[in-house]
Amino acid sequence: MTETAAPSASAPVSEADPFSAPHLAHPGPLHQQLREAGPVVRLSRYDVHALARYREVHTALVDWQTFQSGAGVGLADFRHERPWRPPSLLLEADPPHHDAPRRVLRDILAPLSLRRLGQRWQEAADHLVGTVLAERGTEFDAFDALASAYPLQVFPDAVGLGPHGRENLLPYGNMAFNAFGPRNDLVDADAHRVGKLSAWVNAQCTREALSEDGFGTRIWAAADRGDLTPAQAPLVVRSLLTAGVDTTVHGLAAALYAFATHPGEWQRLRERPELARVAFDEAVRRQSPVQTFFRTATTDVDIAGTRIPQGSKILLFLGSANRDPARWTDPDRFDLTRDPSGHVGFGMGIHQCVGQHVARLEAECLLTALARRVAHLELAGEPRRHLNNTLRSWASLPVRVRPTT
Ligand code: OVM
Repeated sequence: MTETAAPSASAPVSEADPFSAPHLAHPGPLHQQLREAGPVVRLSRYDVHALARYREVHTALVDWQTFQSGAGVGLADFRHERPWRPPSLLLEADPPHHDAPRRVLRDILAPLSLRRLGQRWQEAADHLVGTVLAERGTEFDAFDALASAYPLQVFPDAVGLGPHGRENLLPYGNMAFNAFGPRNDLVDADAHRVGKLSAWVNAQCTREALSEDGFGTRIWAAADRGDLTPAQAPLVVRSLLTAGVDTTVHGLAAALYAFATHPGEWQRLRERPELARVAFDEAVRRQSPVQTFFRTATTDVDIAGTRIPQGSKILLFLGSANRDPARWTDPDRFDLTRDPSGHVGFGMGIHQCVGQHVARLEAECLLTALARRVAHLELAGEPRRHLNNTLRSWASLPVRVRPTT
């Protein structure tokens, strides 16, 4: 902002509710409308500003000083409303408080730290694919059988969770991601089990609940070294359990859906399995599992000529930015020859997904295992979405496969 800046124009207004069932089920048309309306749009329904173009979303994500996370990254403003659970020390925090937990988790989830998991995770993926083909034949629900089964097998083991209660992980994540939106029917539907699910998750975050060799125990070791306080450790474990399961499950489903509907790209992956990682990022760009997050303006700020007042919430449409034709050529195409880097599906800046290397490793193992065993993959029925205020998620993905001979 300079004194010579043009006087700020008022932003175009949209009365749309991005959290209504029709827009959640099919967000593309609203995204296009918002991108075309202008760089900043006011959503009258929630009295917030929204950014749906790549350039502005990116700018807000990297400017953590102006666009804070500490007031919550959902619609609820933690400065005035009591959060549904103690805030995340990573996601819902700003520097300097954010930095110690971030550094601890960054080191534990760094590519080098994950190398020892690679071989075990590949074997697990090969085994799962073999079992699915042997027991379910050539038609099955790829959402249940692969996209959710695989992460639910390898990730909780890597964290160090015990064997009981893992069926709570997806429902807890579903609840947490709904809580970033308005208090609508999706939130109300889970109200009866907030207490039970939270109690189970919180119980898994104690030192005693975690096996000796997992991510969880390494978080507690950081507390023993003094890199975290003992009070911080369980909340950092909670971040793994909140952000680490549903995101990956729906990201893998997005990748499988893309391949089932783009047979040429499946052939390309079969010929060059080293494309598995880029394919996963391309799927995350195109069907971003995390569709939206909010920020809060720490000061009056001008975005492309629109004045946004201090203290107001700003809705960032990550999924829309990832399909902005001003940034991406032929943005709706699933294309393994494109370079998807720079997508904001994992965010950008200091909060960028700390678990992204874990997600890519899971995707690489599962997609390469499948590419070795499956020559052709197609939809065997209408895929069904599950609606969530934040996650672009799935209920079912029926596929038909032709195994390799
Ligand atoms: C956390 C957290 C929760 C939800 C999402 C997320 C995508 C992080 O608890 O830290 O990032």
